[in-house]
Amino acid sequence: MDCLFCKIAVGEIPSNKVYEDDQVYAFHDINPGAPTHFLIIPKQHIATLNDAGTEHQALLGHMQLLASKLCKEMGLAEEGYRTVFNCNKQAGQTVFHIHLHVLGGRALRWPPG
Ligand code: DGP
Repeated sequence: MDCLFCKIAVGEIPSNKVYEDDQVYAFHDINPGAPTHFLIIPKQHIATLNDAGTEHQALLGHMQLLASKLCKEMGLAEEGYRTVFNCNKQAGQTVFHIHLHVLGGRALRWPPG
C-alpha cells in the first residue's frame, strides 16, 4: 500500500513522535496550525472516516481519549484544545489515512474556515 501515514507509522518515513502503542501512532504535524499540532493515526489503514465501521469503534474511542490524555500531560487541557477529523474534499482532507488533528496553545476561532 502506497500510503504516507502507513509508512510514518512503521518508521519508514521519519516523523517527530509524540506517542505510540500497538494500535496508534502520534506525531507532530509537519505544517503546524497552532503552537501544538499533532496527529493521532491508527496503525491499521483506514482511508477516511466514511470507511470506519462499528468494528473500529474502540479504536476511534482510543484515539479520542488519547488526545485528551496527551493534552493533559502537555499542560493544554485547562486552556483548551481542539480535535478534528477532516473527511474528504470539502473538509480539506489531503492524506487518505485517517488522522485525528489535535491543536492547542492558542485561541482557536469557530467556525473554522
Ligand atoms: P488533512 O488536511 O486533514 O489531510 O491533514 C493532513 C496533515 O498531515 C497536514 O496538516 C500536514 C500533515 N502532513 C502531511 N504530510 C506529512 C508528513 O510527511 N509528515 C508530517 N509530520 N505531517 C505531514
